[in-house]
Amino acid sequence: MHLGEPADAGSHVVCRYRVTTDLPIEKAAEALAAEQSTGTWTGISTLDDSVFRRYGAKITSIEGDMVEIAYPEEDFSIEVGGVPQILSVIAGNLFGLESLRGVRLEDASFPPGIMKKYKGPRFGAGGLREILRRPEKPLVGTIVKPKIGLSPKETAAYVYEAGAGGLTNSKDDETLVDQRFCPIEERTKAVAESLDRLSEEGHEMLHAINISTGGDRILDLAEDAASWGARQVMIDVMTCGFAAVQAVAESDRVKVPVHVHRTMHGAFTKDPLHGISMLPIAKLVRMCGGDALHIGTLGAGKMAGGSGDRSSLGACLGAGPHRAVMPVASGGVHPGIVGDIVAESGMDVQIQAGGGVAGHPGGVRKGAAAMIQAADAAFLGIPAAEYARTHPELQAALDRWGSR
Ligand code: CAP
Ligand code: MG
Repeated sequence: MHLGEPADAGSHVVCRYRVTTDLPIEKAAEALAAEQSTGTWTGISTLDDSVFRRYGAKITSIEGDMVEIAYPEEDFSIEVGGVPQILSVIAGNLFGLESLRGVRLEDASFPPGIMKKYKGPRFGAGGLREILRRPEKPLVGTIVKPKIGLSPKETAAYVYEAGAGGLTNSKDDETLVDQRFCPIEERTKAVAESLDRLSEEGHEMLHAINISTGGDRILDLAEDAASWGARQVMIDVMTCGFAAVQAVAESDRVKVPVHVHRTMHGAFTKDPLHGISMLPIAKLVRMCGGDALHIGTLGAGKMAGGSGDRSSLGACLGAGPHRAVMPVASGGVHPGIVGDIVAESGMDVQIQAGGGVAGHPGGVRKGAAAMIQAADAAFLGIPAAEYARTHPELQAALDRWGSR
């Protein structure tokens, strides 16, 4: 059902909400549109028709439980404000409205006037491929495991072994920043030595140092990390905020790729009837300049996701004014499911395994080799079990974890 003028995508932010309510859906949609733009819970003397017509959010369609609302571009802050202000409009108070039993922001589209304020990724999927000199095959990475507890030297040794086994990427885990057992400066310097050694041996590899911290310190920390030798940094976007990603990605002081982790996203994305889906989160990360973003394992790994993973894959790689983001498939990955992931994602993906590398019976180097072999098999279109006949590291991984 169309209720108003169709949204003019050129001058509105258009959002789709899944609404669960005991009210007639039109009433619930009106409450939502009012709360997020010009309205409040009662008539007010300060709202005249001209203000309402110009700044009021419009309900443009209702299909079943899906409500589409168009917010005039003028509702959004011009210079300062950024994504925090956008989110307080399209994903703000509405989640607490008494009249809605549930509401989920499923999608958001931004007009050119807003898109052009964002620079997008400095490197993006293509830039990462260039740095790593890997033009076609999937990037293959690891998360240093255990998640916490290794010293800087042990972390660096893990990274070297992973690179020696052929991996293109590695990263800190999301809970590691600057604990006593692994101070960030020492870790970054030790890992840089491993990466330099690998470079000298002819292998390019990136390791993302987790710089997640408060907004007052993140730019300085990014700059420090780069001066200590970090070739890539990682930010936990849901805990640090989109603005933190943007600040680092757009900084002239730090010019290294930004790997974006999404820890805590499940609090927003997991409930199918309430919260925020990964699609708008992925779109905002791309606008803010994340070069790589976790999207889940497209139905194959340990974390729930499935169709949401596919829509964020599209948000990372689809057409747009900004460079493409490298989608990262992570969470319970092992060589036996690499083929399934690539079948869903295609070659433009970074496949990452923590336990699936460190848990290999032959150790990290062989675990890394098994992951690379699984990606090679997928690239060549050969089933992993067949490829494993001539690749013992892959065979050992399949013996341990199976394949599908
Ligand atoms: C993966 C991981 C990542 C998850 C997050 C973990 O380790 O390091 O944080 O991938 O999930 O701690 O689980 P494993 P998502 O490879 O050992 O599972 O990518 O869905 O945000
Ligand atoms: Mg992790």
